[in-house]
Amino acid sequence: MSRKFLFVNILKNYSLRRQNIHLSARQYQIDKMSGSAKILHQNLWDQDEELFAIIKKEKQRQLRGLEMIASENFTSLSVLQCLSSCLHNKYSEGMPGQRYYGGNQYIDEIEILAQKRSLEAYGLNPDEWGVNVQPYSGSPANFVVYTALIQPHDRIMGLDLPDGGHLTHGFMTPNKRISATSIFFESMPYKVDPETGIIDYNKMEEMAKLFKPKIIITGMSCYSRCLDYKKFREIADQNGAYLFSDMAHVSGLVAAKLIPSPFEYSDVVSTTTHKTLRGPRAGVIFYRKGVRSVKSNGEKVMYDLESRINQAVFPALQGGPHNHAIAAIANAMKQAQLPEFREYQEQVLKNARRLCKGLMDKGYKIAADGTDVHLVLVDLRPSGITGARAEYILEEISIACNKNTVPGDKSALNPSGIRLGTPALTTRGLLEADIDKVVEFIHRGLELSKEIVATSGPKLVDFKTAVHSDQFASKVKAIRDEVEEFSMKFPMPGYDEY
Ligand code: DSN
Repeated sequence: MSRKFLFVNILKNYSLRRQNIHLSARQYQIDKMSGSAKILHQNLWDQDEELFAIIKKEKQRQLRGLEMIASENFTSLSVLQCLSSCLHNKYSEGMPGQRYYGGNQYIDEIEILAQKRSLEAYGLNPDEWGVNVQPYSGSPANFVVYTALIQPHDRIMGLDLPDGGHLTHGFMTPNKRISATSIFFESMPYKVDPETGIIDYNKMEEMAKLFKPKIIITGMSCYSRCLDYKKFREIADQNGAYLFSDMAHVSGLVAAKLIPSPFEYSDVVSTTTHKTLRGPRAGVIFYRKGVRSVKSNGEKVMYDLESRINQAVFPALQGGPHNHAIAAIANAMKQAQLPEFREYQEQVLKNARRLCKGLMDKGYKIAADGTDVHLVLVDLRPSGITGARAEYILEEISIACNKNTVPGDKSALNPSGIRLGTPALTTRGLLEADIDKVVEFIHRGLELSKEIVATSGPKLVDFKTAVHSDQFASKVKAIRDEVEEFSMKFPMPGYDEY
Protein backbone atom coordinates (compact mmCIF):
# COMPACT_ATOMS: atom_id res chain seq x y z
CA MET A 1 0.00 0.00 0.00
CA SER A 2 1.50 3.39 -1.03
CA ARG A 3 2.05 6.02 1.63
CA LYS A 4 -0.32 8.39 -0.19
CA PHE A 5 -3.08 5.77 -0.24
CA LEU A 6 -2.51 5.05 3.46
CA PHE A 7 -2.69 8.76 4.30
CA VAL A 8 -5.92 9.26 2.34
CA ASN A 9 -7.48 6.27 4.13
CA ILE A 10 -6.52 7.55 7.55
CA LEU A 11 -8.10 10.91 6.71
CA LYS A 12 -11.27 9.24 5.43
CA ASN A 13 -11.63 7.13 8.57
CA TYR A 14 -11.04 10.16 10.73
CA SER A 15 -13.73 12.16 8.97
CA LEU A 16 -16.21 9.24 9.08
CA ARG A 17 -15.56 8.81 12.82
CA ARG A 18 -16.18 12.53 13.35
CA GLN A 19 -19.41 12.32 11.37
CA ASN A 20 -20.57 9.32 13.42
CA ILE A 21 -19.73 11.05 16.69
CA HIS A 22 -21.69 14.10 15.49
CA LEU A 23 -24.65 11.95 14.46
CA SER A 24 -24.77 9.99 17.68
CA ALA A 25 -24.50 13.23 19.71
CA ARG A 26 -27.47 14.55 17.72
CA GLN A 27 -29.37 11.31 18.23
CA TYR A 28 -28.64 11.52 21.98
CA GLN A 29 -30.07 15.06 22.10
CA ILE A 30 -33.15 13.99 20.18
CA ASP A 31 -33.73 10.93 22.41
CA LYS A 32 -33.80 13.21 25.44
CA MET A 33 -36.46 15.49 23.91
CA SER A 34 -40.14 15.44 24.72
CA GLY A 35 -42.51 13.93 22.13
CA SER A 36 -43.67 17.30 20.83
CA ALA A 37 -40.10 18.40 20.11
CA LYS A 38 -39.09 15.02 18.78
CA ILE A 39 -41.33 15.10 15.73
CA LEU A 40 -39.47 18.16 14.52
CA HIS A 41 -36.27 16.18 14.19
CA GLN A 42 -37.53 13.01 12.62
CA ASN A 43 -36.95 12.04 9.03
CA LEU A 44 -39.99 12.16 6.80
CA TRP A 45 -39.85 8.38 6.35
CA ASP A 46 -40.10 7.80 10.12
CA GLN A 47 -42.54 10.58 10.82
CA ASP A 48 -45.05 10.27 7.97
CA GLU A 49 -44.84 6.86 6.37
CA GLU A 50 -48.12 7.28 4.52
CA LEU A 51 -46.98 10.40 2.69
CA PHE A 52 -43.47 9.09 2.11
CA ALA A 53 -44.88 5.95 0.50
CA ILE A 54 -46.76 8.14 -2.03
CA ILE A 55 -43.67 10.25 -2.77
CA LYS A 56 -41.68 7.06 -3.38
CA LYS A 57 -44.36 5.87 -5.81
CA GLU A 58 -44.05 9.16 -7.73
CA LYS A 59 -40.29 8.73 -7.87
CA GLN A 60 -40.76 5.24 -9.28
CA ARG A 61 -43.21 6.59 -11.84
CA GLN A 62 -40.66 9.18 -12.93
CA LEU A 63 -37.89 6.57 -13.10
CA ARG A 64 -39.86 3.88 -14.90
CA GLY A 65 -41.49 6.08 -17.51
CA LEU A 66 -40.29 8.17 -20.43
CA GLU A 67 -40.97 11.81 -19.56
CA MET A 68 -41.83 13.65 -22.77
CA ILE A 69 -43.90 16.56 -21.49
CA ALA A 70 -42.04 19.36 -23.24
CA SER A 71 -42.18 21.76 -20.29
CA GLU A 72 -40.80 19.27 -17.75
CA ASN A 73 -37.27 18.38 -16.77
CA PHE A 74 -35.32 16.68 -13.97
CA THR A 75 -33.44 19.24 -11.99
CA SER A 76 -30.01 18.68 -10.47
CA LEU A 77 -29.20 17.34 -7.01
CA SER A 78 -27.72 20.71 -6.03
CA VAL A 79 -30.92 22.56 -6.97
CA LEU A 80 -32.97 20.07 -4.92
CA GLN A 81 -30.60 20.64 -2.00
CA CYS A 82 -31.18 24.41 -2.17
CA LEU A 83 -34.93 23.80 -2.26
CA SER A 84 -34.89 21.80 0.96
CA SER A 85 -32.49 24.10 2.82
CA CYS A 86 -32.97 26.40 5.84
CA LEU A 87 -33.59 29.32 3.44
CA HIS A 88 -37.18 28.16 3.34
CA ASN A 89 -37.64 29.52 6.89
CA LYS A 90 -36.96 33.19 6.22
CA TYR A 91 -39.28 36.10 5.44
CA SER A 92 -37.70 38.87 3.35
CA GLU A 93 -40.28 41.09 1.64
CA GLY A 94 -38.66 43.88 -0.33
CA MET A 95 -35.48 44.05 -2.34
CA PRO A 96 -31.93 43.33 -1.10
CA GLY A 97 -30.87 46.10 1.29
CA GLN A 98 -34.50 47.28 1.68
CA ARG A 99 -36.28 44.52 3.55
CA TYR A 100 -39.25 44.72 5.87
CA TYR A 101 -37.66 42.30 8.36
CA GLY A 102 -34.27 41.97 10.01
CA GLY A 103 -31.89 39.06 9.72
CA ASN A 104 -31.61 39.23 5.96
CA GLN A 105 -27.89 39.75 5.46
CA TYR A 106 -27.33 36.29 3.94
CA ILE A 107 -30.64 36.30 2.09
CA ASP A 108 -29.51 39.57 0.48
CA GLU A 109 -26.21 37.98 -0.51
CA ILE A 110 -28.02 35.07 -2.10
CA GLU A 111 -30.52 37.22 -3.99
CA ILE A 112 -27.76 39.51 -5.30
CA LEU A 113 -25.83 36.43 -6.43
CA ALA A 114 -28.93 35.09 -8.19
CA GLN A 115 -29.42 38.44 -9.95
CA LYS A 116 -25.78 38.66 -11.02
CA ARG A 117 -25.68 35.12 -12.35
CA SER A 118 -29.02 35.53 -14.16
CA LEU A 119 -27.65 38.53 -16.06
CA GLU A 120 -24.38 36.68 -16.78
CA ALA A 121 -26.18 33.58 -18.02
CA TYR A 122 -27.70 35.68 -20.83
CA GLY A 123 -24.65 37.88 -21.40
CA LEU A 124 -26.52 41.02 -20.28
CA ASN A 125 -24.86 44.30 -19.35
CA PRO A 126 -26.09 45.42 -15.88
CA ASP A 127 -26.20 49.02 -17.14
CA GLU A 128 -28.77 47.99 -19.75
CA TRP A 129 -30.72 45.24 -18.01
CA GLY A 130 -32.00 44.58 -14.53
CA VAL A 131 -33.61 41.43 -13.17
CA ASN A 132 -36.10 40.43 -10.51
CA VAL A 133 -35.68 36.84 -9.31
CA GLN A 134 -38.60 36.78 -6.87
CA PRO A 135 -41.58 35.63 -9.01
CA TYR A 136 -42.99 32.37 -7.74
CA SER A 137 -43.33 30.96 -11.23
CA GLY A 138 -44.09 31.83 -14.86
CA SER A 139 -47.76 32.78 -14.64
CA PRO A 140 -47.28 35.15 -11.68
CA ALA A 141 -44.21 36.60 -13.45
CA ASN A 142 -46.28 37.40 -16.51
CA PHE A 143 -49.04 39.01 -14.47
CA VAL A 144 -46.37 41.15 -12.80
CA VAL A 145 -45.28 42.38 -16.22
CA TYR A 146 -48.80 43.49 -17.23
CA THR A 147 -49.39 45.07 -13.82
CA ALA A 148 -46.14 47.01 -14.11
CA LEU A 149 -46.45 48.13 -17.72
CA ILE A 150 -50.11 48.96 -18.35
CA GLN A 151 -53.41 49.93 -16.75
CA PRO A 152 -56.47 47.67 -16.28
CA HIS A 153 -58.30 47.28 -19.61
CA ASP A 154 -55.33 48.34 -21.70
CA ARG A 155 -54.77 46.13 -24.73
CA ILE A 156 -52.43 43.17 -25.11
CA MET A 157 -51.73 40.89 -28.05
CA GLY A 158 -50.18 37.41 -27.80
CA LEU A 159 -50.15 34.13 -29.73
CA ASP A 160 -53.51 32.38 -29.33
CA LEU A 161 -53.45 29.41 -26.93
CA PRO A 162 -54.79 26.89 -29.49
CA ASP A 163 -52.04 28.05 -31.88
CA GLY A 164 -49.28 27.35 -29.35
CA GLY A 165 -49.44 30.40 -27.07
CA HIS A 166 -49.89 30.42 -23.31
CA LEU A 167 -52.90 31.03 -21.08
CA THR A 168 -51.23 34.10 -19.59
CA HIS A 169 -50.83 35.75 -22.99
CA GLY A 170 -54.48 36.84 -22.83
CA PHE A 171 -56.44 33.65 -23.47
CA MET A 172 -60.22 33.83 -23.76
CA THR A 173 -62.87 31.90 -25.68
CA PRO A 174 -65.78 33.47 -27.60
CA ASN A 175 -67.96 32.97 -24.52
CA LYS A 176 -65.64 33.31 -21.58
CA ARG A 177 -62.62 35.24 -20.40
CA ILE A 178 -60.51 32.37 -19.11
CA SER A 179 -57.15 33.80 -18.03
CA ALA A 180 -56.97 36.72 -15.60
CA THR A 181 -54.90 38.35 -18.33
CA SER A 182 -58.09 38.55 -20.41
CA ILE A 183 -60.28 39.46 -17.44
CA PHE A 184 -58.25 42.48 -16.38
CA PHE A 185 -56.88 43.46 -19.79
CA GLU A 186 -58.40 43.51 -23.28
CA SER A 187 -56.79 40.88 -25.41
CA MET A 188 -56.73 40.09 -29.10
CA PRO A 189 -54.67 37.11 -30.26
CA TYR A 190 -52.54 36.69 -33.33
CA LYS A 191 -52.46 33.28 -34.99
CA VAL A 192 -50.48 30.82 -37.08
CA ASP A 193 -51.28 30.18 -40.72
CA PRO A 194 -53.47 27.03 -40.53
CA GLU A 195 -51.78 25.60 -43.64
CA THR A 196 -48.13 26.07 -42.68
CA GLY A 197 -48.38 26.20 -38.90
CA ILE A 198 -46.05 29.26 -38.98
CA ILE A 199 -46.99 32.56 -37.27
CA ASP A 200 -48.71 34.80 -39.80
CA TYR A 201 -46.66 37.94 -39.16
CA ASN A 202 -48.29 39.94 -41.96
CA LYS A 203 -51.78 39.35 -40.67
CA MET A 204 -50.59 40.11 -37.17
CA GLU A 205 -49.15 43.41 -38.38
CA GLU A 206 -52.49 44.37 -39.96
CA MET A 207 -54.44 43.41 -36.86
CA ALA A 208 -52.06 45.26 -34.54
CA LYS A 209 -52.55 48.45 -36.59
CA LEU A 210 -56.27 48.24 -35.89
CA PHE A 211 -56.15 46.97 -32.32
CA LYS A 212 -53.28 49.21 -31.16
CA PRO A 213 -52.03 47.03 -28.30
CA LYS A 214 -49.92 48.50 -25.51
CA ILE A 215 -47.99 45.24 -25.18
CA ILE A 216 -47.10 42.71 -27.84
CA ILE A 217 -46.18 39.34 -26.36
CA THR A 218 -43.84 36.86 -27.97
CA GLY A 219 -43.35 33.37 -26.64
CA MET A 220 -45.05 30.03 -26.76
CA SER A 221 -45.94 26.77 -25.07
CA CYS A 222 -46.25 24.74 -28.22
CA TYR A 223 -44.64 26.22 -31.31
CA SER A 224 -41.69 24.42 -32.78
CA ARG A 225 -40.11 27.16 -34.86
CA CYS A 226 -37.80 30.02 -33.85
CA LEU A 227 -39.48 33.38 -33.39
CA ASP A 228 -38.75 36.42 -35.56
CA TYR A 229 -38.06 38.88 -32.75
CA LYS A 230 -36.95 41.60 -35.18
CA LYS A 231 -40.33 41.49 -36.91
CA PHE A 232 -42.14 41.58 -33.56
CA ARG A 233 -40.09 44.65 -32.62
CA GLU A 234 -41.03 46.42 -35.85
CA ILE A 235 -44.71 45.75 -35.23
CA ALA A 236 -44.39 46.91 -31.61
CA ASP A 237 -42.68 50.12 -32.75
CA GLN A 238 -45.37 50.82 -35.34
CA ASN A 239 -47.86 50.87 -32.47
CA GLY A 240 -45.76 52.41 -29.70
CA ALA A 241 -46.12 49.12 -27.81
CA TYR A 242 -43.78 47.39 -25.40
CA LEU A 243 -42.33 44.13 -26.66
CA PHE A 244 -42.57 41.53 -23.93
CA SER A 245 -40.98 38.12 -24.58
CA ASP A 246 -41.92 35.12 -22.50
CA MET A 247 -39.03 32.74 -23.22
CA ALA A 248 -40.05 30.16 -20.58
CA HIS A 249 -39.96 27.14 -22.87
CA VAL A 250 -36.68 27.97 -24.58
CA SER A 251 -34.68 29.82 -21.91
CA GLY A 252 -32.15 26.97 -21.64
CA LEU A 253 -31.60 27.00 -25.40
CA VAL A 254 -31.22 30.80 -25.35
CA ALA A 255 -28.67 30.65 -22.50
CA ALA A 256 -26.70 28.10 -24.52
CA LYS A 257 -26.87 30.50 -27.53
CA LEU A 258 -28.33 27.81 -29.75
CA ILE A 259 -31.41 29.72 -30.92
CA PRO A 260 -32.10 33.45 -31.45
CA SER A 261 -32.29 35.46 -28.23
CA PRO A 262 -35.23 37.73 -27.41
CA PHE A 263 -33.01 40.19 -25.53
CA GLU A 264 -31.80 42.19 -28.51
CA TYR A 265 -35.31 43.34 -29.39
CA SER A 266 -37.41 43.13 -26.21
CA ASP A 267 -38.21 45.61 -23.46
CA VAL A 268 -39.04 42.90 -20.94
CA VAL A 269 -38.26 39.17 -20.91
CA SER A 270 -39.77 36.65 -18.50
CA THR A 271 -38.97 33.00 -17.96
CA THR A 272 -39.70 30.09 -15.74
CA THR A 273 -36.52 28.43 -14.53
CA HIS A 274 -37.62 24.78 -14.49
CA LYS A 275 -38.14 23.93 -18.15
CA THR A 276 -35.18 23.71 -20.57
CA LEU A 277 -33.21 25.80 -18.06
CA ARG A 278 -33.43 22.83 -15.65
CA GLY A 279 -33.51 24.86 -12.42
CA PRO A 280 -36.11 25.18 -9.66
CA ARG A 281 -39.84 25.75 -10.17
CA ALA A 282 -39.70 29.56 -10.16
CA GLY A 283 -39.83 32.65 -12.37
CA VAL A 284 -37.54 35.53 -13.36
CA ILE A 285 -38.21 38.88 -15.06
CA PHE A 286 -35.55 40.83 -16.96
CA TYR A 287 -36.28 44.49 -17.76
CA ARG A 288 -34.49 47.16 -19.76
CA LYS A 289 -32.65 50.05 -18.13
CA GLY A 290 -31.12 53.19 -19.60
CA VAL A 291 -32.23 55.00 -22.77
CA ARG A 292 -35.52 53.83 -24.30
CA SER A 293 -35.60 56.21 -27.28
CA VAL A 294 -34.33 59.57 -28.48
CA LYS A 295 -36.83 62.26 -29.55
CA SER A 296 -36.36 64.24 -32.78
CA ASN A 297 -35.01 67.15 -30.71
CA GLY A 298 -32.31 64.86 -29.30
CA GLU A 299 -33.96 64.51 -25.89
CA LYS A 300 -33.45 61.06 -24.38
CA VAL A 301 -36.41 59.11 -23.07
CA MET A 302 -35.31 56.80 -20.28
CA TYR A 303 -36.76 53.43 -19.27
CA ASP A 304 -38.50 53.50 -15.90
CA LEU A 305 -39.20 49.78 -15.63
CA GLU A 306 -37.05 48.86 -12.65
CA SER A 307 -39.22 50.30 -9.89
CA ARG A 308 -42.43 49.46 -11.76
CA ILE A 309 -41.48 45.77 -12.08
CA ASN A 310 -40.09 45.51 -8.55
CA GLN A 311 -43.18 47.13 -7.03
CA ALA A 312 -45.51 45.00 -9.10
CA VAL A 313 -43.80 41.90 -7.65
CA PHE A 314 -44.02 43.26 -4.11
CA PRO A 315 -46.21 44.71 -2.66
CA ALA A 316 -48.68 44.58 -5.58
CA LEU A 317 -48.83 40.83 -6.25
CA GLN A 318 -46.57 38.76 -4.03
CA GLY A 319 -45.58 38.50 -0.39
CA GLY A 320 -42.42 36.95 0.97
CA PRO A 321 -40.00 35.72 -1.70
CA HIS A 322 -39.26 31.99 -1.79
CA ASN A 323 -35.64 32.25 -0.74
CA HIS A 324 -34.93 28.55 -1.16
CA ALA A 325 -36.05 28.88 -4.80
CA ILE A 326 -33.96 32.04 -5.27
CA ALA A 327 -30.86 30.17 -4.06
CA ALA A 328 -31.72 27.39 -6.48
CA ILE A 329 -32.02 29.97 -9.29
CA ALA A 330 -28.52 31.19 -8.40
CA ASN A 331 -27.27 27.63 -8.64
CA ALA A 332 -29.08 26.90 -11.92
CA MET A 333 -27.81 30.14 -13.50
CA LYS A 334 -24.27 29.09 -12.57
CA GLN A 335 -24.81 25.74 -14.24
CA ALA A 336 -26.28 27.48 -17.31
CA GLN A 337 -22.89 29.07 -17.97
CA LEU A 338 -20.95 25.80 -18.02
CA PRO A 339 -19.77 24.06 -21.20
CA GLU A 340 -21.59 20.92 -19.96
CA PHE A 341 -24.86 22.86 -20.07
CA ARG A 342 -24.30 23.87 -23.68
CA GLU A 343 -23.52 20.21 -24.53
CA TYR A 344 -26.77 19.21 -22.86
CA GLN A 345 -28.78 21.77 -24.83
CA GLU A 346 -27.11 20.70 -28.09
CA GLN A 347 -28.19 17.16 -27.33
CA VAL A 348 -31.74 18.33 -26.54
CA LEU A 349 -31.90 19.77 -30.06
CA LYS A 350 -30.30 16.74 -31.71
CA ASN A 351 -32.76 14.49 -29.93
CA ALA A 352 -35.74 16.66 -30.92
CA ARG A 353 -34.66 16.60 -34.56
CA ARG A 354 -34.18 12.83 -34.43
CA LEU A 355 -37.58 12.40 -32.81
CA CYS A 356 -39.14 14.57 -35.51
CA LYS A 357 -37.42 12.72 -38.35
CA GLY A 358 -38.23 9.31 -36.85
CA LEU A 359 -41.92 10.16 -36.59
CA MET A 360 -41.99 11.65 -40.09
CA ASP A 361 -40.31 8.51 -41.48
CA LYS A 362 -43.13 6.52 -39.92
CA GLY A 363 -45.62 8.72 -41.79
CA TYR A 364 -46.73 11.06 -39.02
CA LYS A 365 -47.60 14.64 -39.88
CA ILE A 366 -45.59 17.19 -37.90
CA ALA A 367 -47.03 20.68 -37.39
CA ALA A 368 -44.90 23.46 -38.92
CA ASP A 369 -43.19 20.64 -40.83
CA GLY A 370 -40.33 20.23 -38.37
CA THR A 371 -38.69 21.67 -35.31
CA ASP A 372 -36.00 24.22 -34.40
CA VAL A 373 -36.41 23.72 -30.66
CA HIS A 374 -36.93 21.08 -27.98
CA LEU A 375 -40.43 19.99 -28.96
CA VAL A 376 -42.42 18.37 -31.71
CA LEU A 377 -46.14 18.79 -32.31
CA VAL A 378 -47.65 15.71 -33.95
CA ASP A 379 -50.81 16.34 -35.98
CA LEU A 380 -52.76 13.10 -35.60
CA ARG A 381 -55.67 14.00 -37.89
CA PRO A 382 -54.29 11.97 -40.84
CA SER A 383 -53.60 9.04 -38.47
CA GLY A 384 -57.22 8.87 -37.34
CA ILE A 385 -56.48 9.10 -33.60
CA THR A 386 -57.50 11.97 -31.34
CA GLY A 387 -55.01 13.71 -29.08
CA ALA A 388 -56.84 12.51 -25.96
CA ARG A 389 -56.70 8.85 -27.04
CA ALA A 390 -53.05 9.16 -27.99
CA GLU A 391 -52.18 10.76 -24.66
CA TYR A 392 -54.08 8.03 -22.82
CA ILE A 393 -52.53 5.06 -24.57
CA LEU A 394 -49.03 6.53 -24.25
CA GLU A 395 -49.57 7.09 -20.56
CA GLU A 396 -50.67 3.46 -20.26
CA ILE A 397 -47.35 2.37 -21.79
CA SER A 398 -45.45 4.73 -19.44
CA ILE A 399 -44.75 7.53 -21.90
CA ALA A 400 -45.88 10.91 -20.53
CA CYS A 401 -46.90 13.61 -23.00
CA ASN A 402 -49.90 15.89 -23.48
CA LYS A 403 -52.71 16.25 -25.96
CA ASN A 404 -52.51 19.54 -27.80
CA THR A 405 -54.39 21.56 -30.36
CA VAL A 406 -52.82 21.69 -33.81
CA PRO A 407 -53.15 24.53 -36.35
CA GLY A 408 -56.66 24.56 -37.80
CA ASP A 409 -58.22 22.58 -34.94
CA LYS A 410 -61.87 23.51 -34.52
CA SER A 411 -62.21 22.57 -30.85
CA ALA A 412 -59.73 23.24 -28.07
CA LEU A 413 -61.65 20.70 -25.96
CA ASN A 414 -60.95 17.86 -28.37
CA PRO A 415 -57.47 18.57 -29.71
CA SER A 416 -56.02 16.61 -32.61
CA GLY A 417 -52.38 16.41 -31.65
CA ILE A 418 -49.81 15.53 -29.04
CA ARG A 419 -46.83 17.58 -27.91
CA LEU A 420 -43.58 15.69 -27.32
CA GLY A 421 -40.40 17.16 -25.85
CA THR A 422 -36.83 15.98 -25.32
CA PRO A 423 -35.44 18.04 -22.38
CA ALA A 424 -36.19 15.49 -19.64
CA LEU A 425 -35.10 12.44 -21.64
CA THR A 426 -31.86 14.20 -22.56
CA THR A 427 -31.19 14.94 -18.89
CA ARG A 428 -31.37 11.20 -18.28
CA GLY A 429 -28.71 10.67 -20.94
CA LEU A 430 -30.68 9.49 -23.97
CA LEU A 431 -28.87 10.00 -27.26
CA GLU A 432 -30.13 9.84 -30.85
CA ALA A 433 -29.99 6.04 -31.09
CA ASP A 434 -32.08 5.84 -27.91
CA ILE A 435 -34.58 8.28 -29.40
CA ASP A 436 -35.01 5.84 -32.32
CA LYS A 437 -36.19 3.27 -29.76
CA VAL A 438 -38.52 5.85 -28.20
CA VAL A 439 -40.02 6.52 -31.66
CA GLU A 440 -40.65 2.77 -32.01
CA PHE A 441 -42.42 2.65 -28.64
CA ILE A 442 -44.59 5.67 -29.51
CA HIS A 443 -45.45 4.17 -32.88
CA ARG A 444 -46.37 0.82 -31.35
CA GLY A 445 -48.57 2.57 -28.80
CA LEU A 446 -50.35 4.64 -31.44
CA GLU A 447 -50.82 1.62 -33.74
CA LEU A 448 -52.33 -0.29 -30.84
CA SER A 449 -54.66 2.62 -30.16
CA LYS A 450 -55.92 2.41 -33.76
CA GLU A 451 -56.67 -1.28 -33.20
CA ILE A 452 -58.54 -0.42 -30.02
CA VAL A 453 -60.49 2.44 -31.66
CA ALA A 454 -61.65 0.03 -34.36
CA THR A 455 -63.45 -2.10 -31.77
CA SER A 456 -64.40 0.36 -29.00
CA GLY A 457 -67.35 2.76 -28.96
CA PRO A 458 -67.15 6.38 -30.13
CA LYS A 459 -66.54 8.00 -26.74
CA LEU A 460 -63.21 8.44 -24.94
CA VAL A 461 -64.61 6.57 -21.97
CA ASP A 462 -65.33 3.55 -24.24
CA PHE A 463 -61.76 3.69 -25.48
CA LYS A 464 -60.39 3.76 -21.94
CA THR A 465 -62.52 0.77 -20.96
CA ALA A 466 -61.33 -1.15 -24.02
CA VAL A 467 -57.66 -0.44 -23.15
CA HIS A 468 -58.18 -2.40 -19.92
CA SER A 469 -60.32 -5.16 -21.45
CA ASP A 470 -59.16 -8.79 -21.68
CA GLN A 471 -58.67 -8.27 -25.40
CA PHE A 472 -56.10 -5.48 -25.05
CA ALA A 473 -54.76 -5.26 -21.48
CA SER A 474 -51.99 -7.81 -22.02
CA LYS A 475 -50.86 -6.12 -25.26
CA VAL A 476 -50.67 -2.78 -23.46
CA LYS A 477 -48.77 -4.34 -20.58
CA ALA A 478 -46.26 -6.00 -22.91
CA ILE A 479 -45.26 -2.65 -24.42
CA ARG A 480 -45.27 -0.95 -21.01
CA ASP A 481 -42.90 -3.59 -19.60
CA GLU A 482 -40.49 -2.99 -22.45
CA VAL A 483 -40.67 0.79 -22.06
CA GLU A 484 -40.04 0.56 -18.33
CA GLU A 485 -37.14 -1.85 -18.71
CA PHE A 486 -35.60 0.54 -21.25
CA SER A 487 -36.24 3.62 -19.14
CA MET A 488 -34.75 2.14 -15.96
CA LYS A 489 -31.36 1.95 -17.68
CA PHE A 490 -31.03 5.74 -17.59
CA PRO A 491 -30.10 7.47 -14.33
CA MET A 492 -31.96 10.45 -12.92
CA PRO A 493 -30.41 13.24 -10.86
CA GLY A 494 -31.72 13.77 -7.34
CA TYR A 495 -32.17 11.53 -4.31
CA ASP A 496 -32.26 7.77 -4.85
CA GLU A 497 -35.58 6.99 -3.21
CA TYR A 498 -37.46 10.28 -3.41
N1 DSN B 1 -47.60 24.26 -18.32
C1 DSN B 1 -46.55 24.74 -19.18
C2 DSN B 1 -46.48 23.97 -20.45
O1 DSN B 1 -46.75 22.78 -20.38
O2 DSN B 1 -46.15 24.49 -21.48
C3 DSN B 1 -46.61 26.18 -19.45
O3 DSN B 1 -46.88 26.90 -18.31
